Amino acid sequence: MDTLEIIRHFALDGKAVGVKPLGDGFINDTFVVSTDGPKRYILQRKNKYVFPDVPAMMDNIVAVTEHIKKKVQDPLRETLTVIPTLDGRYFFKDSDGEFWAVCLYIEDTVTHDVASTPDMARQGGLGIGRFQALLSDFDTPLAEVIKGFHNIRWRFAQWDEALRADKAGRIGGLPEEIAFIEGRREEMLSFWKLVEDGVLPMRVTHNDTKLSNFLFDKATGKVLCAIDLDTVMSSTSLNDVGDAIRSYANNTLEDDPDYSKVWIRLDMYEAYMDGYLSERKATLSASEKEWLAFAPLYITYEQVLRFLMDYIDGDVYYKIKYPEHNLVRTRSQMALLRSMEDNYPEMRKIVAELLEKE
Ligand code: GN1
Ligand code: MG
Repeated sequence: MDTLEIIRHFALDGKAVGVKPLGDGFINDTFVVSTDGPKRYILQRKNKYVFPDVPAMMDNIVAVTEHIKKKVQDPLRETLTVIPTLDGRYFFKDSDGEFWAVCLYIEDTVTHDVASTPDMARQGGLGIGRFQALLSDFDTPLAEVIKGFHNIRWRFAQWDEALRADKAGRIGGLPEEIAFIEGRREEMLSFWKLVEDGVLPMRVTHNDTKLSNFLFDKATGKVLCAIDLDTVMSSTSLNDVGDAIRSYANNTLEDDPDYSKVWIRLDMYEAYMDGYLSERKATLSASEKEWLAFAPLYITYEQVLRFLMDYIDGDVYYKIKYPEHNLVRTRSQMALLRSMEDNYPEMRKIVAELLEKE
């Protein structure tokens, strides 16, 4: 694949002169494109196995970012700008059937993998709160980019099939991990039932809110915008908070093999919730407030299930860096969920106190 050849199909300002790989996303391949002018771009090969309908996904992203652009002061920095191809599409399909998309590189920004200060966590909460608030009046239906993405009932259907098939012949070695999933099945289904029954409303959500999916302004340290909009869809707002807490409030990386370093930092949790609620307190429903503290447990559980299921399936979904990587991710996230369970009364109390605060 010649990325310089691919990028020529997009309507850039200036001529592309260099393409370099960026970061280590689990799903797509990402590159930075430099030009002979002042602008740089992000080129991505979208993972067509994870995203079966890339054109629909790009339509979602364009609709959502255009909506945000109308409302913010600096539309080129406060959300992504998708760059069309020369023939006006938002993706390019190459001769191997691979899908490519381009957006503007937002300069003078940084990303983080682990939150270093509570203020960074507060900024993250503000970031997703603002993202949700900006989209609260967005009413164009969004495509369901990945079926049942945060729907645990659907995940269990996949899980049961994965156990039945045992494709990689690995389940014999996983009694503890499988029991961990099964022991919490009913509890997690009863949370999702609140969504199915409309007790928790569906809203426009980001669905992949880990810390590294936000840009921070280099000069001020303030959160600038959510990136990686691939999974923008309708879901419960709570999942965005839960997934963020999973990364912002983890004492270490999500795949740290030293499980003794994994625990939920309540200072980070509180700061994140404080930032989030400062944007959303007035618009969350009573049931959303009631279940907010549970959301990190739900999403961390789902993440354990997804990593473990991928290990059982033979590592077909997430990119791995070494053979047992998905098992290490599973166990590390199990340790995080246990720590959340131990701290759940305190997590509820923190939310209740923040909700009472003026
Ligand atoms: C993936 O795309 P990326 O690397 O930001 C995944 C998320 C997981 C995350 C785990 C489309 O996120 O759902 O939470 O890895 N995205 C998709 O780190 O499956
Ligand atoms: Mg992604």
